[in-house]
Amino acid sequence: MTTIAKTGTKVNNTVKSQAGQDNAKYRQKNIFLAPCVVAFKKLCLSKSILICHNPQDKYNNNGIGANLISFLKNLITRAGEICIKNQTSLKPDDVEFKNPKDLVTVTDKQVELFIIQEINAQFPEHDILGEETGKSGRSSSFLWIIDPIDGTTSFVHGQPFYSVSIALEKDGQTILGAVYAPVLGQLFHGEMGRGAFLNDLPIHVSATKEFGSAVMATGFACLRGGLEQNNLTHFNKIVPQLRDIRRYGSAAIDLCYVACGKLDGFWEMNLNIYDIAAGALIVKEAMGKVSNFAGDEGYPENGIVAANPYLHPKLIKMLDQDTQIKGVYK
Ligand code: 2AM
Ligand code: CA
Repeated sequence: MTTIAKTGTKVNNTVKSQAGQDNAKYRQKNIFLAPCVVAFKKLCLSKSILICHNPQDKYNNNGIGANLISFLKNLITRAGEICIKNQTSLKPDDVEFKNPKDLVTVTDKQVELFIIQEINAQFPEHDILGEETGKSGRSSSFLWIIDPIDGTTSFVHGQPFYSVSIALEKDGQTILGAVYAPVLGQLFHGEMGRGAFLNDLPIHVSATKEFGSAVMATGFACLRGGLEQNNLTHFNKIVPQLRDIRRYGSAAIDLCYVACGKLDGFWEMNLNIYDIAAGALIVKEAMGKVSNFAGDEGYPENGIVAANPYLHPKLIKMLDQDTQIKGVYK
């Protein structure tokens, strides 16, 4: 028994002392390895959009990893759930006025903060531009562009046509975008070079060729600012030629509806980058055309026009002629 006990103790001591030596060696190695591990982790984090579940993703996704797409879809879905929960219990005190026609609610701010916190936790070095909080100044080549609620007036008035919009730019180019209309259960997303999707099914723009068969949408963001030049001139000229017009009040939804062919075209003035960044990519990835009123890249500063390839040049022609007459885009 004693022998066994002694042997046992001896064995245990040997094991302990061996383990102690190993730990010491391990700690010593770690002194050298730790900074390398930290540097590697930082590199991975900053390049995290390039980390793919599947090595093929690197080629198939133009570097947009499946994990990033899942992150975005999960994030925007949770943001939409906050909107739905809050919309049903909205109180008058929850609404503030940037001006009498420009509303913001506590939910706009809450949802934006939620999205920012989640992005910061995952990508601490990335820059973020949010409608309610402005732009961070981290000088990253990655920029997340957030509209926490696009269509706040609809949200306040208990209507379903509002959305959450999130886009990711790399070096000034939108590489990924998602728009979620939570009440409608419609989650759109677009991946640069990989197409556009509604609830994960591929979408494309309509094939409507004539104005007389087309349903389009527009909006009147400019009227809210009380500007002299507004969209009514364009509206009065274009609408009589169309089958019908829709005014949903969320530019992000309008763009996505062009992308999936529910609408044949859309134009609007005086929008901001956060209203259209995700939606514009989704239209382009659905084989649609997006430009300013002159048919150039400078949107939304000089207006935005989105349509299928047949109707886009016709819409541009009408808007540009109008613009030349008035001498302004906005
Ligand atoms: P918002 O709901 O995020 O404010 C509706 O026609 C579109 O105009 C929506 O995308 C809406 O975005 C935007 N919009 C509303 N008020 C606006 C304003 N004062 N200036 C510019 N865009 C506005
Ligand atoms: Ca908004």
